Amino acid sequence: IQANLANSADCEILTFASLNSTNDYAKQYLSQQPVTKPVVILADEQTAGHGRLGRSFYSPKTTGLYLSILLPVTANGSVIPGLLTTGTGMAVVKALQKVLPDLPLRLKWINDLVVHQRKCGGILTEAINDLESNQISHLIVGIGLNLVTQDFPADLKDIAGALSKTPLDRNKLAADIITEFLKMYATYETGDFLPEYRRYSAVLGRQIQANTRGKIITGVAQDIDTMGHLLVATDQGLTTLSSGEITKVQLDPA
Ligand code: BT5
Repeated sequence: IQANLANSADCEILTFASLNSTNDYAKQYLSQQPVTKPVVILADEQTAGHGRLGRSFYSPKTTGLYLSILLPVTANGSVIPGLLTTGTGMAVVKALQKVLPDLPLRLKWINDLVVHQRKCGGILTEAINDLESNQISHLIVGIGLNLVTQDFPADLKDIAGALSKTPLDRNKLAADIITEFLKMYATYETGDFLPEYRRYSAVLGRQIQANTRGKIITGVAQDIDTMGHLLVATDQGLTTLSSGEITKVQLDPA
């Protein structure tokens, strides 16, 4: 992986055959030493991979890619976790397009990578606070991808998909994702990737239903703003969603 990286000196890479969760390992790692440059943690499988709100992320070996990037936050840099999740989606799409140029990759706000309405990947951004200053000191961005066609467990059969029918070069792909990620991270607070992101959105311009803090909202997804929030035009006016998830998306006519 290191050999394939554009600027290998920019980060440290740790690889494991198995971890409970690469995001959780990143937290443990951070509690044991100072982290002043990005550290990438990869595992061939996760035994307790997770998404938001304690939901699990199915992470078997051989067929997927699971990694976390642990990032120190610079003292005067602004931290916008929602926007970083959005930018990470775009970085992953860019890396995947090099190997799978014809795949119709789409990003479903806020953290799903989808192909033909099936979820092929997810992103989980977690902010770590410094105990003394109570400011965010580090961010952990976890990326999980279903690379190869596989038999999913019953609860995922109708919603999950994979990116390829044949095995992909996981090391090369990991290196490309890290390279694209670090490029994006250098300026993401400016939202410079948003014009490109909008073209890959599975939801913009469509009628959607979203669940946010236990409330159901329906309307037309209008835009992603520079905080990574989703703007939805509802009957009651424009609503800004900062968290939650889209539960239904109007599809193209058949
Ligand atoms: C996510 O959460 O989609 C973020 C997943 C992030 C996983 C990475 S892997 C590396 C790093 N280490 C971790 O422990 N996590 C990160 P969320 O939006 O909460 O979606 C979770 C839901 O997606 C589950 O409730 C299932 O419905 C579905 N799901 C679980 N595993 C899946 C899979 N492999 N493929 C597609 N859908 C899946």
